[in-house]
Parts: sequence; C-alpha cells; structure tokens
Amino acid sequence: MSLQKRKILATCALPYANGSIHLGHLLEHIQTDIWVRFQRMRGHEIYFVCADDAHGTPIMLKAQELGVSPEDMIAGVREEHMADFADFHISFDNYHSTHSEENQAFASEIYNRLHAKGHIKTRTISQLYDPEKGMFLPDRFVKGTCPSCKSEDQNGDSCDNCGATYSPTEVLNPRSVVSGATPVLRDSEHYFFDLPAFGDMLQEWTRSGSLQDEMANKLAEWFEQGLQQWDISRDAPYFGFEIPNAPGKYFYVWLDAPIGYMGSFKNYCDKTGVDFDQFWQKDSDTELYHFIGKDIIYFHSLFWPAMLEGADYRKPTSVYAHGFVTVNGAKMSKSKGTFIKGRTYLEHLNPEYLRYYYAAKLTNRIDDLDLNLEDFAQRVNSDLVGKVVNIASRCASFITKRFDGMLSSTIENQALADEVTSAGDSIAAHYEARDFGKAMREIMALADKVNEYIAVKEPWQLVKDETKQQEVQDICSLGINLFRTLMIYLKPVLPKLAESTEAFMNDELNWQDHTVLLTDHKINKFKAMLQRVDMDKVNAMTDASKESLAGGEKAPEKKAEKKKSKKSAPKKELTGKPLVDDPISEEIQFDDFAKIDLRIAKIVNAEHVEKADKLLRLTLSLDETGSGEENTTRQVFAGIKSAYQPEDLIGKLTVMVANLAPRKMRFGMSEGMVLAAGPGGEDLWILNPEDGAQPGMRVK
Ligand code: NOT
Ligand code: ZN
Repeated sequence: MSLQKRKILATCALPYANGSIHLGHLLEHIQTDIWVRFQRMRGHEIYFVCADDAHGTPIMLKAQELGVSPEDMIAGVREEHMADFADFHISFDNYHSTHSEENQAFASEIYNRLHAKGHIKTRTISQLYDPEKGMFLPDRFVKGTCPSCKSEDQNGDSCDNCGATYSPTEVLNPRSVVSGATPVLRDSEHYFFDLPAFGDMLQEWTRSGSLQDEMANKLAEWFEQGLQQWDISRDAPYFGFEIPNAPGKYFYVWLDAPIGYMGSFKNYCDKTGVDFDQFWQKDSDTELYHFIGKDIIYFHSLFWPAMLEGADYRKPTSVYAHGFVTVNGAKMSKSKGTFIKGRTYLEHLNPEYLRYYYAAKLTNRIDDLDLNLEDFAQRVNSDLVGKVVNIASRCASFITKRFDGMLSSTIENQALADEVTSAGDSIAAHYEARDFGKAMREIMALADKVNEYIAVKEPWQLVKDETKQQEVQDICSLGINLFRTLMIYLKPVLPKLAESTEAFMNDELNWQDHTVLLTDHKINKFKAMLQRVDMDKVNAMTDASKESLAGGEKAPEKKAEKKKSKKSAPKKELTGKPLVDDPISEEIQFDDFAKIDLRIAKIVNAEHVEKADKLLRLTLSLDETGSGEENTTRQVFAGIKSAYQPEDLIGKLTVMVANLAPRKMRFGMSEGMVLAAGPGGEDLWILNPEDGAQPGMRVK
C-alpha cells in the first residue's frame, strides 16, 4: 500500500523552567512521542519540537531565591529536562528555550504585525504593587483574608475554603508573598491583544472539523460568554522580552510561550536546512498539531490561532488536549509519595513500563488517566512480559539449539499468520486517531492467540519425538515471526524493546513489513528482553518521592548513589565467589518453574566419556520399586568431571530434572540434567538429598 507522504510538525506544551519533569508532564510527552514515532514509521516527514518555557515572575523570583541569574538557572533546568526526556525515549528533533534569539525575533515580529493592524490596545489599569520589593504582584503572589467567608491566608484570586473567586484588590488584609509588605494599588499602562476582533475567524476555525468534541463544546461556551481583550504586558522587573517601542514593558510569559514552538522549529531549521516557511506560511499545506493538557486549552485554541491569523501565519491543524494524571485514584500528592518526578521513576523502573501503561490507558478524549500502581505492575507483567515477550522466549531456544537459528521455509498456520499480519491497518488507524488504548488491546488480543497456538501445539512435547522435528521448527518459526509482527506494531510505544527485538531477529522492524513473514532466515540467540515489574521497586519509588520532599526539592546525593548501584555488572567469570553474587539471569514465570519436574535419582552407573574434557556419562535410575523397568533409567551427560571420579558417584543419590527434553549431544542423547552447585572446577557439588530419600521421589 503506498501512502501519501505528509509533512507534519508536532509539539508538546513547553515545561516551565523552574521545576522538575514529573509523571504528569510525561503523559503528554509520551503520548506525543508515540504518535510521532508512529508517523515516522509510516514514512511521513514529521518534526517534533519542544522547549523550556523560561519567562515570567515565578522564574525570576525562584532564581533570586537561589541567588543565581535567571539565565543560569534556566540553562541548568533545561539540561535536566532534556536528560529526563531522553531517558524516557522522547524523540524530539529539537528542544529549545523560549529565552532565545529566535523566539525574541518572532515575538517582536508577531507583535509588530498585530500592532500595525490595530490589534493592540493600551489602557491604564490599577494593580497591587509591593512597595518594598518594587514590583507589581501577580495574583498568586498576594495572600489575605477571603472577602466572602473571611477565612485567613487565602490566595489572591480564589478561596480554598469557600471556593469564591475574586480579584486580588478585593482581598482583605492583603500581603505580598514576596516580602510580606502590605501591597498598595498603583496605576500602570498595559497592552492588550484584541481577541474579540477574531471571534468570527475562531468560530469558523473551531468548526473546521479536527478539534475534539469536548474542546469544541468548551469553545462554544467561551464564545457565548464573549471574548475579552487579553493583557499581554507586564511591568519591569520581569524576566522576559521587552516589548518593541515600549520601554519598561515586557511580554507576558504566555505571549511568547506558544511562539516558542516557532522559535524551536526555526532553530532546528537553521541547523538542518528544513524549510521553516513551508510549515508556517499562511496557506501552508503542512500539518501542525499541538498536544497539550486540558488546563491550557484557552491559550491554544483562542489566543494562539488569533495571534497567528493576525500576524499572517498559518493556524494549527488541530490542538489535542489530554486530561490530568491521577495516581492511585487521587491527585498526585507529595505527602503520599505519588508526586513522582521523572528522575525518581527512572532510578527505580524501566521507562518502557510507563510508556506502555500510558499507551494502554490513553484515549483521544480529554479524560483524566489514573496511574494505579498495582494495576500498572500487573498490566505490564501480564501484557508485555507474560504475553508478548513470552512468545519469543518459548520458541527461541528450540530454533537456536536445534535448527542453528534458522526459521523454517514454510508457514505452519496460514490462517493465524493472516490474522496477525492483517491487523496492521486497523492498529494503524487507532494510532493515527491517538486511540492508543484500542491499539494496545488489539495487539494483546493477537498475542493471546499466538500464545494459545503454541500452548496447543506443545513444541516442547513434539521435540521428544525424532520424527516431529520439522513440525517443531515450523511451529516455533511461526511463533517467532508473529512475535516480530507484534513488535512492529508496538515499536512506537516500546522503542528499546523493539531494538532488542531487531537484534534478536537480525532484521529491522519497519511498519510496512508487518505483512511479511521471514522464512529461511537466521535469527540470533534470544537474550532476556524485559524484567517483570517488581512491586518492591514501585514502593521504593514512592518512598523516595516522599523523602525527596523532606530533603527539599532535589535530593542530588541520593541520585548519584543510586546510579552507581544500578545493576549493570558485566557477566562474571567463575571466580570461586559464591554464585549468589552473580547477576540473576532471565526471569521465568511461576508457570515455567512449575513445569520443572525435580526427582531423586540414583546414580547406577558413571563412566568417563572418551574425548570429553568435562563430561561424565551417568546412568540414573528413578525406579523406586527396583523393578528395573527400562523407562525409569536415564542417560545423562553431566559436566562434573572436574569434581568427581566416576567410581565415587556410583550408588549415590542426587537431584535431577526429570522432564527435560532429550538433547542430542556430541556423545549421544542426554535425557535429563543433574543439579549441582558451586563456583566450578573442583568446587562443584551434586545435590545430595538427605537420608531417607528414595529414587523417583518428587523434590518439592
Ligand atoms: N509552560 C506552560 C505550562 O502550562 C505551557 C506553555 C505551552 C506553550 O506548563 N504555549 N502556549 N500557548
Ligand atoms: Zn472564602
């Protein structure tokens, strides 16, 4: 199928440069990243940009509090944000700052154009002013007694006690949060953007079709209430851009924040040669999407399109709003440890768990999304580990060990293959519509079918029968192929798991290949791909989130320490240290464990194997009755020659895996395995059961 190549620019809202990235930000960044990666996989030309939102009073005051310049502070925060996003695999093409040359140039240009067309008005307003600090006070920097219920210590614009909203000038006994001084009213000339002049255009834009229903409804409400002029200036001192020809007046942070999308993209275009104008000129045929939270719809669906229209730029194709993240059913809370920073999460858990969980719960509506931590662990374990990766881990070793890694030349079950490979279009439609939850459900339903197929076929039984080897290869090859198809579908969500899959499959995962199965293709050895989510680590993460609050905003020492202890030790040689020091290898499910039939066996014979350095040939008896029936003896080759002389073993009891599929070895068939422990060499002990054990007994 050939697709028309689209040109798309996508953005996430710009995080403020005075706080850390938390799991709430990450919902939006992961959502956008999945959509962007999907579009890239489909071959479209898509750019994904973001930036730090660096201006405004809170940032200016925070820098003062820290005793650093705002420039230094925002530079440091930007580095931190970029590292956090990179570690969650957010694939920005560019991450800039609103405090940039490009942004200043666009902000001035847009303002000048609006001004030239008469869309900027001025008028004098009266505002609370901190005489000690010498600055006007934004609403949230005024506190006082609620004019309505008289409860004390309420915010300058609303009361937590009775819910009343009011203007800061109405607050009783007001005080400045900055200095504690009593604010005074002071006049100042402000600049306004004439939003009402764009009412008709906005109504039409709203009806253009691509807005979410809930957003269109919200806008309709706002139109009904009537649009207001928007105050876009702030008086010095202010950290931001000075307004052209208006000394001492600065652009309000929300004016240059959306322009930051353009600034970041321009910065990218200048570095890469991509054509900026093609994306932003008035009648552009490219697509522009802003992914945002529901709290900032007003800015993106009214002010921003109006500013763009007034300044002769194109308007967004659509604005996609999402809801808020709650954790365990409640607002994220610092005291409960559910206000979780991205970095704290990363110190405990794999970012792909969160990517998957968010994907599984995301719709294209504006609903809130609950991150229930128990459900999170359970869902990731059951879907990703138990369903998807399980397919590969069940099939891979047969192919590697018995067929030299070659996938067979035939498709064992064409109907199943067709079902999985043909689901691509419907899954793509869900991705396109940002209905990721539906896409994930469809993928997991297919994974269930593939697992069911393998469970019914039982290749681990067939493999015991020499005449069924081809069947084993065919079944496992199909399993592995369908795992690959599912991983193509999941690649936008799980880029790292997809990378491991590519290494395993010895093949790239491209979207259009979902219809193609690999035959006569050599795969690589399967390595553990994904650990189960460990609830202890989830709890450690919430504990750490509580701690970092007690220790102030950041707990950097902790961070460094934890990083070091991260388990990435290279695989150790046998050094004589206890084996428990070794990194534990690939995790198995309880079901896998339960399949292992451990029995007491009597070593009835042991002998050297000619030309083998390590092996002894053991004849084991599981016969409890002593009847000597043939099917109760097993020949096992055991690599314990360095520790035992054959004659010392004869007559001893040991523990064996009795249901291990027979393996053809160079010296003959091995029909089980004896269990031994120790660092190796001479220090290797077969497991001796206690006195009283009888051959054939089950070991529990
Ligand atoms: N820094 C803002 C916030 O709410 C988002 C700015 C997004 C950019 O975190 N702008 N617009 N419009
Ligand atoms: Zn009140």
